[in-house]
Amino acid sequence: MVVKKLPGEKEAKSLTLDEIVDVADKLDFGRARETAIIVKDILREERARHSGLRMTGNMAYIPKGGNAIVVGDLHGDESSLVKILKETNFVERVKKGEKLTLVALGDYIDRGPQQVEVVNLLLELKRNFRDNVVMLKGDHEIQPSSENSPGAKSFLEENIKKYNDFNGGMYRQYFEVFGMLPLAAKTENGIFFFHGGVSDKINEANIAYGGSEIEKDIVWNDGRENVDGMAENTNRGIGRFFGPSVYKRALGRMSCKIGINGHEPLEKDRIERFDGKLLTINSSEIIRHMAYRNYAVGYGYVSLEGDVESVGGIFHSI
Ligand SMILES: [Mn+2]
Repeated sequence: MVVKKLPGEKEAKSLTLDEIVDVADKLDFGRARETAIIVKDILREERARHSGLRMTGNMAYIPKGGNAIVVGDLHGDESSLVKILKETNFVERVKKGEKLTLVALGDYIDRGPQQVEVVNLLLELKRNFRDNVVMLKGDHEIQPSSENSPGAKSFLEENIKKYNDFNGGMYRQYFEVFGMLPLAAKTENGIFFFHGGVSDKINEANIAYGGSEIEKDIVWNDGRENVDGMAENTNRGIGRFFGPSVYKRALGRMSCKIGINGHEPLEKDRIERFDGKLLTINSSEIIRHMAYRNYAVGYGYVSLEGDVESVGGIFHSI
């Protein structure tokens, strides 16, 4: 198969993290639009691939080897994302050819003051290091909310303010990219990445092509160890709770040993649940400023080769 050479591949791979952050923060309409178009091409091409980082419909497959850095909800918190990238030395290590995959679990927008910058930074990373970056879709990338921290507006209003984008051209570009993001990813050593939850309908074929009901389960559901089967999600008024038996069956159907999700900020002593088989990561400080001050903020670091049996030791606070 002849793989089309994409504009992203011609980019100088010499940029430092600081330089990439500068590009993201410049809020240059032309650059942001070009990057969104290139990333859409990359995502299209990943759906046509048969090896390497690839997708079948909405299901992404991460090849074996190296390690993954896992980022949970960001919600417009660019400084936490930069802190994680600095602490893990992601850009420099990837440039040296190390196998390192950044997996972002969704919920990039809403709440925080740097929603546009967070999306720009992730898209610039995808453009420059396409085989080392996986962005999943969160509920906010489907249904933006107007719940924002003081000083921040909705993603649409942030776009208008930051780009003078009164025609919504950049907002539309971002949502075209969001619409093409995968719903879940798995690794060859049995790690299942998803934004929110599972149900008894979760399997690879349904994630790939199962439509909006499956999408809703993945982006909205939350885990509850005391739930027998599934239950109405009384916290959110949308989505459902899944209990241990449902989770165990879902991991089995996915041929995975552990799962890592985001969606729900939790206190440090509650992030490892379901017999050490589920790790829930929040990477945004914003949620603390919005009154949940004891919630854990950090990232995951996990090997993509060899057996993985439990989520113990994967989480790192920032
Ligand atoms: Mn969410």
